Amino acid sequence: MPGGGAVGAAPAAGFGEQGDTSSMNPRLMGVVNVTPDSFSDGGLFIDPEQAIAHGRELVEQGAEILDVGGESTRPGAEEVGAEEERRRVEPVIAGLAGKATVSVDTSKAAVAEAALAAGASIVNDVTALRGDPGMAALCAEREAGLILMHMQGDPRTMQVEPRYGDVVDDVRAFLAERVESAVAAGVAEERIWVDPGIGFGKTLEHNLELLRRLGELRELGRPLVVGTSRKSFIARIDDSPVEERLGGTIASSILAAVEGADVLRVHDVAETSQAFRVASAILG
Ligand code: HH2
Repeated sequence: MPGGGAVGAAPAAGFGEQGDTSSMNPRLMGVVNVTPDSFSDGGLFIDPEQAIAHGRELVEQGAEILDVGGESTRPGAEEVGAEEERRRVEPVIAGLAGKATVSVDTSKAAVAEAALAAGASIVNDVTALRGDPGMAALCAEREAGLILMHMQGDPRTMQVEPRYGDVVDDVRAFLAERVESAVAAGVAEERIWVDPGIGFGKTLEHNLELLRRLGELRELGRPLVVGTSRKSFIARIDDSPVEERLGGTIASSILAAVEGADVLRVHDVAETSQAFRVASAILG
């Protein structure tokens, strides 16, 4: 692990500047949910000042990227209108821009446009450009970074009997097609990162198989983002309530990084950062 591999030690960097992707040296993306109903922290940071303070704390703890979201994507979540979503994220992004690289977790072009104007530089689209026909052109024109995530179905229905042939092959083919489509729409390939979408239309076995064989997604040639933080697949293993899934989050994050994840999207930045520093020191 080069340079000791301390998460958060490198200066914040934007897309297209991804460093060594051949060893365990992931960046931490801290989650800032400005929502009343997110599955693990809904309602905690709905006030912009609280959300900004939380984001700053995550940066101090080692987050290089802050992912600001104004709509929950948990299974069964209600959709939020673009105006309300924009109202939630815009002041928070403005308050955090300059402190870290900021991504906006949205699938709506109008929200992404306001977020980019407020200082975000990355669009994290869990629909991988399938949610809004204006999103690809916006990302291309604004030269934004773009995270394309795999999801089967949509948040309202995705956990109803998800099915795959081979889950890793299917997710890889989906992401390859989505990267191609984004590039065809004018998004520079070096600005695109991909994400298997842990928990999005997947059973426990699907999630475990994806994490076990994450390395196969490296064939896509794009940096890999992985988010296991506090997700319910952990509870399917040990029946833990959402506030007691830190151990599972850290174990899965470290193993994902060993398999080649470049960015880990987590809520608990301090604890994950410490775990990576220790793992890094041991691996040498
Ligand atoms: N997971 C969540 C939301 N956005 N984006 C990417 N790229 N990858 C993920 O795994 C991912 C994501 C769900 O987590 P959270 O934001 O905490 O919950 P909610 O959607 O309920 O706000």
